[in-house]
Amino acid sequence: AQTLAEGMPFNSTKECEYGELALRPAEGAHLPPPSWPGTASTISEITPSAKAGAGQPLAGASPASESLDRARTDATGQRLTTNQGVPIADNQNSLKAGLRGPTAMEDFILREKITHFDHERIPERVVHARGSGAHGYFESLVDLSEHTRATPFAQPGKITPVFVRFSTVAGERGSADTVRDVRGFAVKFYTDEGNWDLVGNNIPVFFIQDAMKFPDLIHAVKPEPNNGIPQAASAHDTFWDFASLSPEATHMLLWHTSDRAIPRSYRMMQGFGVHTFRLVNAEGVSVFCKFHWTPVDGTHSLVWDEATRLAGADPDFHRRDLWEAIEAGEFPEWELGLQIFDEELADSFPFDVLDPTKLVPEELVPLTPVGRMVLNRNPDNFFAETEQVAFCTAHVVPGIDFSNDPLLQGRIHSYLDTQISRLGGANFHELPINAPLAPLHNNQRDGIHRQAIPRGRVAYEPNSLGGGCPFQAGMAGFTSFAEHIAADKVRGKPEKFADHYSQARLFWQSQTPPEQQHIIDAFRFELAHVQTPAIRQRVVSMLVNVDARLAAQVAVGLGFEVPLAMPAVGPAPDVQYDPSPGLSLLSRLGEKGIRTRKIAILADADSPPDKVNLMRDTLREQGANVKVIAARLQVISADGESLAVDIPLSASPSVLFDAVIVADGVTIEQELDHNGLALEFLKLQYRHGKPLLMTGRAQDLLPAAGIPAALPDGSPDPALFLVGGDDPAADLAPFIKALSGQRVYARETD
Ligand code: HDE
Repeated sequence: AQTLAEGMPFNSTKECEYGELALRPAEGAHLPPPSWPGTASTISEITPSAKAGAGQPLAGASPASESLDRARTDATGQRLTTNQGVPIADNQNSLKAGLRGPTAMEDFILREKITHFDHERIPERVVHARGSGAHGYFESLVDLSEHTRATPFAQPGKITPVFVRFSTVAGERGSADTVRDVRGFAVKFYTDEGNWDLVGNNIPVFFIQDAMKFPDLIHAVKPEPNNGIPQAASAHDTFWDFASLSPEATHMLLWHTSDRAIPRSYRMMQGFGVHTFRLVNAEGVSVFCKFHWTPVDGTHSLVWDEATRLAGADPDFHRRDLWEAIEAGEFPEWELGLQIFDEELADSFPFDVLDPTKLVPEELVPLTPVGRMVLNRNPDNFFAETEQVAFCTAHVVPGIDFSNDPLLQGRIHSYLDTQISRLGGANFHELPINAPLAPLHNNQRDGIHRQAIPRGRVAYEPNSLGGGCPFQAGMAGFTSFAEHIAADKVRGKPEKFADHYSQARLFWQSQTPPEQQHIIDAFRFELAHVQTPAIRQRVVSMLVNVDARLAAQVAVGLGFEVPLAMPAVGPAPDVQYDPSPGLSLLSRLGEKGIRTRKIAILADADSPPDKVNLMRDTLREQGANVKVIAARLQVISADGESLAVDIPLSASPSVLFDAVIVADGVTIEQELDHNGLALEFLKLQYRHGKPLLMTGRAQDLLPAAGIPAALPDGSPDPALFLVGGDDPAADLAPFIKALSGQRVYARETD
């Protein structure tokens, strides 16, 4: 029984940190209090930490994440140890020669802790550094054995576990989510016959046609090497310099400047395998195939002004959205559709299916739905799972094979190679998130951080000492499609690769007018950040080859005359496609209505708690994420009912919400209205095309916020609702309908 000396700082949970007490901590002083669930009250009751995760409920368990139980640890009720399992008595103080003396070199506990900390960062991915992952499963809807022996498609109802990582490309690990960029969409299927990684993007084409140019592309888009500016942005000279000297990028540049590059959510974007792949059946017969993921939530994007504000208001906007949706049981879901075509049909197309700057229009080859993917569990540990997951395009399984797309061919090398430096050696496949569920046996041995302990003296093949094991699987194993090739070894490209503009025009012509305007605005924004006039001119000269109005509009915005068209690199077919409506984002609304959509209810001390509660509850019942916002945190009470404010206005900017309701009682006289933020909130909701429901006296706020009652062309605004507020159910109906639809882009004016 020791007591604290007079005048010493006192902290009842850390009393051993100070003075004489530090020398001899009381027995059990660092154990959690006995009242904690599952906590042992004496040291003898404590057992070594169990490897299989105990205690944590499995939210939406999937077979793959269950297999990770072997690696999950849980410290609940456990004592603190070193990495060698030695119990640690005091985790607050280093070992010193006297209380005021130097630290002892022998303090192995301090040294182990600091050494581990010193090395706890690994290099970030050279591209796609920032991302978010989730576990889930793929369910086949069909028996696709006619075309492929890949086991995920073996029969309807077949479940294959997956881990998916979404990412931005250019930004560093800590950059913002909502920047203008392509999004990665990488899926690891843990199949019965090994791991298959479908490492795709949310845009179906790419900037370049040959892997040879990838390092140049990435060096151009990353921050400029002299000053490290800009972070996670393509709006700078080096990117557009490279792009304007690479006419093959034109098609992709139109996608990049479209709203595809600023998705509302990872859950609301499509995914594409981009390249043409091969499916191979059990007889060795092959067809070509393109992979498409289509979100059940529909395709929705931000608007640019919103995206830039969001980067400040919540840099984790997409990461948080994915995490929260899964935690709430609103599991994101995609349909997998395949475009399947044979070589003969491919030869008849006016473009080359090996060219990754081209897509196969759905009008030429429609999508065949083959399955669905559901993400139903968040990772337990961001580093162990999302950071250490290693996707490799080389990871294919029997039944899936490569085409000769020269971009894909280069990727087959790159991914395996990059993991070796990123994850510190050749054994990254043993990390739990990367390990296949299928059995793994071979004669590869040793290397840094080897986990497996292979038994026996045999590490070669053929062998007799090991009974010939592990033995070749023969035709049951992976067999590359036996493509006949008779050709000269050359550096070059097929002629059809030289058509750089026809599909760019197809994309442009398939966009709705507001989407086209966004592309024009994005080109103006990007090129306005380019300092070198010749680069701006060169980009517009590319656009002249796509569409005269597009080029003219961009040129006007930048203050110069439309330049001459960029000359063609050689003879190329100029193909006229019919517009393809599916290329417009607005064509896919989704089936989930207002589920997971974020709605703000602005309220004030005068707002009627009963009506606001009713509206909030109705919206929540339909799956919306509703927050009551007021000038400050408070409980608003009237007539025996009360309403708790969730978050103050200053901490919840408009861009975090998909729609706003302003409760009756928010009036000119009230606190909220005297707050410029409230008017700013409404203005931004309006400008960003979102539904506004103004109830009762709150309608008076509109003129103060400068919001017109009608659209610029005089027609009624389809998502601005002025209602009495006496009948919340009736008031909400049209608002809910508007929120289930697309934004009101007609409100956007200069
Ligand atoms: Fe990647 N890419 N890439 N890429 N890529 C990487 O691999 C590469 C390309 C894509 O969430 C790297 O593990 C080359 C197209 C995604 O972990 C690296 C070429 C598409 C991810 C690499 C391409 C992609 C990557 C960096 C041109 C869409 C993130 C870290 C020949 C089909 C996966 C890593 C994750 C990551 C190389 C082009 C998608 C360096 C050489 C086209 C989604 O290996």
